[in-house]
Amino acid sequence: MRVIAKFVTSATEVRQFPDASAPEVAFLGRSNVGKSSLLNSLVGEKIARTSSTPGRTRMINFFEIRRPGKPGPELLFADLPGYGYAKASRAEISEWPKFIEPYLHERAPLALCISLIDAHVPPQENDKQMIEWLRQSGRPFVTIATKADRLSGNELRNSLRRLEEAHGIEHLLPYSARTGAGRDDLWRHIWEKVAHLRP
Ligand SMILES: Nc1nc2c(ncn2[C@@H]2O[C@H](COP(=O)(O)OP(=O)(O)O)[C@@H](O)[C@H]2O)c(=O)[nH]1
Ligand SMILES: [Mg+2]
Repeated sequence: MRVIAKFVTSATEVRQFPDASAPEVAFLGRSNVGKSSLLNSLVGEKIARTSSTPGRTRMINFFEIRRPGKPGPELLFADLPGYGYAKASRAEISEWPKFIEPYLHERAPLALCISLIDAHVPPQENDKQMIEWLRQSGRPFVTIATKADRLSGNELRNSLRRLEEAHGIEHLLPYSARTGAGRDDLWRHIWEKVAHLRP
């Protein structure tokens, strides 16, 4: 599916969040898990900055998504700062910039959280906390295993099973920003979740 993405704004505090013009999809995960790469792969364009140095994104970047021929944006994407980068490892999620929690709690147009975990990294405590938090928040969310191309078929299956068990999730969708594997499935999921909300 072809979409047109446009950068809207960066926010470092709540009052800078853009107006709610369309249902919003937020990308969450540890620093370096591949959030920006996945976002770029979904829109087929290098719109979000990626980096091999973790901890670079310190603000929320918002993008409008529209399909050719449609009169206006149908979605907003929010690329959130990663967690788990700060050296002090206790309660890492609470070290998230202070606006992330308000964002997740209060952001009215937020329709779907896309929670990313790395397919080739063993289960992490901060990912577990994130998923638990999402579960308790009642926000709709889907969990993605990124960098699937780094594992062979068998390794990937084993890793998915281990992560699903550790985090108590039923279905982890494998994704590779490098090959595009999982892209169509994720787009289908996104449109299904926001279909009833679109302007
Ligand atoms: N092999 C592989 N590498 C990836 C993939 N997605 C991201 N990366 C790499 O992982 C690093 C972090 O990616 P980035 O998207 O900036 O992560 P973010 O910090 O979560 O936004 C970069 O070096 C990317 O090239 C993927 O699907 N496959
Ligand atoms: Mg990023």
